[in-house]
Amino acid sequence: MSGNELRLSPSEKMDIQKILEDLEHYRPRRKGWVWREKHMLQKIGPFEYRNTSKGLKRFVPLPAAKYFGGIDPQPDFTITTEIASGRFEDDLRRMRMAAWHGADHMMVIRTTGQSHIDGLLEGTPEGVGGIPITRKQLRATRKALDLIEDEVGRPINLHSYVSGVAGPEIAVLFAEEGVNGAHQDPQYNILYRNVNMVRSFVDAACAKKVMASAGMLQIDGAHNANATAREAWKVMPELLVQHAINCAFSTMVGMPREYIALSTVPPTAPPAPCLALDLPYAVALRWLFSGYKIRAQQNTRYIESDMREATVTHVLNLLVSRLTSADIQSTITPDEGRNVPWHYNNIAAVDTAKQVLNGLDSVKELVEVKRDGLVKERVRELVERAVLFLEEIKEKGGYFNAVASGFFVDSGYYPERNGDGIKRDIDGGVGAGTVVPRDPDYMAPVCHHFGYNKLPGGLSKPCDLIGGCTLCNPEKIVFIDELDPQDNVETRLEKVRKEKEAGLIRPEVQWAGDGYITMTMFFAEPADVAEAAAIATAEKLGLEEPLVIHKGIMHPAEGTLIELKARVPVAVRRDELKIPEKPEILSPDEIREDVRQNPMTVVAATVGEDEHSVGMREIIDIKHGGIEGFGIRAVYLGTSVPVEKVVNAAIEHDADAILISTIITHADIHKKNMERLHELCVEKGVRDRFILVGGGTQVTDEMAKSCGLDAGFGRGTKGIHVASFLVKRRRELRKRREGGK
Ligand code: Z98
Repeated sequence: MSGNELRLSPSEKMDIQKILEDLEHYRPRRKGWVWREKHMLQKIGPFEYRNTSKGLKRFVPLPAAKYFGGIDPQPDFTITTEIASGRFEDDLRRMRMAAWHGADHMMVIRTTGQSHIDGLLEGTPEGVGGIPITRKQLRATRKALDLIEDEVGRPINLHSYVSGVAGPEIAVLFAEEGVNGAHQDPQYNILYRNVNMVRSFVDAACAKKVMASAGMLQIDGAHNANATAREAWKVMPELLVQHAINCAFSTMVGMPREYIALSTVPPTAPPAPCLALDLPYAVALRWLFSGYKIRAQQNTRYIESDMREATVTHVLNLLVSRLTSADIQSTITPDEGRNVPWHYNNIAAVDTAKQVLNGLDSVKELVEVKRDGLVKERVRELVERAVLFLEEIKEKGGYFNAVASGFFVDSGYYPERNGDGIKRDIDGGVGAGTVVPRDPDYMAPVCHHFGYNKLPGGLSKPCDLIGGCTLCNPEKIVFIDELDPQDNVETRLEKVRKEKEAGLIRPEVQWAGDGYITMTMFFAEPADVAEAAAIATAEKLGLEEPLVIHKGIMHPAEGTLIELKARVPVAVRRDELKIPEKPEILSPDEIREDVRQNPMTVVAATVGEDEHSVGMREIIDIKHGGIEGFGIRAVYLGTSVPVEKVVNAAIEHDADAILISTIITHADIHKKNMERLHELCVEKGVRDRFILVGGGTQVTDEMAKSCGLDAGFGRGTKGIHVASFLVKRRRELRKRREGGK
C-alpha cells in the first residue's frame, strides 16, 4: 500500500505494520526545512495574540484550556521534541503524540556509538540511548510523519545528526530520504568523538554542501561545550567562538545563513542568578549572529532527577528564549537527569514550552530588555573575551593548533585558563591520514559535490554522465530491508501483536507494553533508609526490577520522597475491564445559554433528619462550581427539612426542579425519602411540573429512578453534571409536552 492511500484516524492507533509495507517504493513528498506560518496578530477564542502561528487541525490543548473554549494557541517558535527510545517503531507513536501537543520538529537521537561506524547501518536494529539511523528507519519515519502532518494539518520536520566518520554518507542519505534538519559541526567530531581534525573539516564541507542542496536546516554543536565543561557557565566566550567558526565555515561552503542555526543553551541553572548571566549572553548572540537562526535548548549540564527543578529551569530558559526571539525551542525531556526519557515526559516538555511561550505572548510589547547598564556591560565583556580568544587562536597558528593546545572546553572564564580543556593531536584521532589531494583529473559524476571536480564541458548536470545520481533520480537508491534476522522491527512487532491478539494490556513508558510503572512514596525516614524501604515495599508488592529514580529530602531526619520505577508482572484483559459509561455533559456555555433564555429555579434541601449540608452546598454554590454558576436560581431550604415542606416550597417558587440530598442510609431511609418525594408530588398533582433529583454518597441513578425520581447522583458528582442533566431533562419534557399537544 502506498502512503497516499493511508490515513490516520484520530480514534485509532497508528498501524506500524502498514507504515512498513512497501517502503521500498516510498518517496518523501517534500524536502527541506519548513517554518511555522506566523501570525503577527491573531484572535484565538477569547484572546488576542501577537506571537502565534497557524493553529493545528487536531490537538490536545493544555488542561485549563477547557475554560477558554478548548483553544490550543500555537506559539510562533518551532518546537522540538528529542526522542531517544531505542526502538524506532515506538518513536513513531511518540512523535504522533508530540505532534498533537504542538511539536513540529522531531529530533531523533542516534544509538550510542553510531558516529564511530565508518559506513551506513541498514535495517531496524534496536539501539541504546537512541536508535540506529538507517534508510529503512528514516523512510518509515518520514512516511509516518507525512501521515501525521495530514492529521494535525501542519508540516513536521524530521531531524538527526550528521557527525562521525560516515558524516558525508549520512548527509547524502538524509538528502535522499527527505530529512529536514541535522546537526553538523566539525568541532563536535573533533572534540567529543576524537575524529581527526583534517578529516572532520573535509567531511563537514562535503556534508554541508549536500545538506544545503536539500534545503536542510543545520544546527551546530557549540552547546556541547556547555554540557561538558566542569564549570559550564564560564565557557560563554568559547561558545561564541565555536558558533563563529561553524557559521563562517558553513557560509563559505555555500549554506545560506537562514539555514544555519546556532545551538544555544542558557549557560547556567538555578540557584545561580540565571537571568543576569543568561540574558546578556543571549543578547550578545543575537547581536553578533544576526541573520542566523537560534535554536535554544534547555540547560542540561546541571540537571538532576527532580522534575520540578528541571521544569523551572526550562521555564527560566524559555523566558530568555522569548525575550531574545529564538526561532526553535528544543524541549529536551525534563527527566534527562534520571535517564528515563519516556513518552509522557516528552509530552510534558512540549507542553511546558507551549504554555510558557503562550504565557509570554506580547511580552516584548510590555517590557524591554535594557540596552544600557548590566546588559550592555556584560555583552561588551563577552564579546571582548570572544574576540581575544579568536586572536589568540590566530596567534597560535590557527584552529588546529589551538585545539592541540587544549583551548576548548576549558572551564576558565577566558582569558583565564584552568588547563582542563580537551586536547586533540593534529595527526591523531579516527581517520587520521585519510585525506589526500584530488588528482588533476579527479572527476565525480554526482551533483552537489564539494570541491575540485574536473567534469567534461557542456554538461547541464554532472550526473548526466551516469544517467542521474541518487539525488536527481531516486530510482537509483538501493533499499536494503533488513540484515539481521533477529534484531529487527518485525520480530519486535510480533511480540506486540501476540499480546494484542490475546487482548492483553500492560502499562508502558517507552516501548509497547514494556510493563513499567512509577510509584511515588513518602517515608518518614532519612534518605538511605527511605530508599531501601521503597525497594522492599515494591518487592513485597510483587513488582520487578524496582529502581529508585528520584529522592527528595524533605528534612534530613523527618522524611524523604521517593520516586521509583518498576515492572509489573501482570497484564489485564481488555474484555474483562469494566468501563463505566460516561455521562454526556453539555458544555458550560451551552448550559448557560439555555438558562439565560429560559430561567430555571430549583428548590434544594437535605431531607429527613439529616444535618449534612456539605454535599448539597457543593452542588449549588457558585464558589464550588455549582449550578448557580450556570445562572440557575437555587432556593436552599437547609438541612433536616421534611419532604412535604420541600414540595410546598417548590410550588410556591414555581420551581423547575427539586433537589434532595439524603446522606443517612440507616433502615434505607434514603430510599424512603426519595419514594416519599415522588409520591407526594403525585398526590399533589405536581409530579409533571417538577424534575425530581436525589443525591447522596450512597445514591445511584438506578436507585433514584426505581424510587420514582428522574435521576440520582452519587459520590463524585459536580455541579455541571446536575446542571447538564436539568437542562437536558427540561428540553426532553418540553418536547414531550409539545408532542402531546
Ligand atoms: C542536541 N540534545 O543538541 P552522535 N553533532 C552535533 C551534536 O550536538 C550532537 C551529535 C552530532 C542534544 C544532543 N548533541 C546532543 C553537533 C549531539 C550527535 O555521534 O550520534 O552522538 O552525534 O539536540
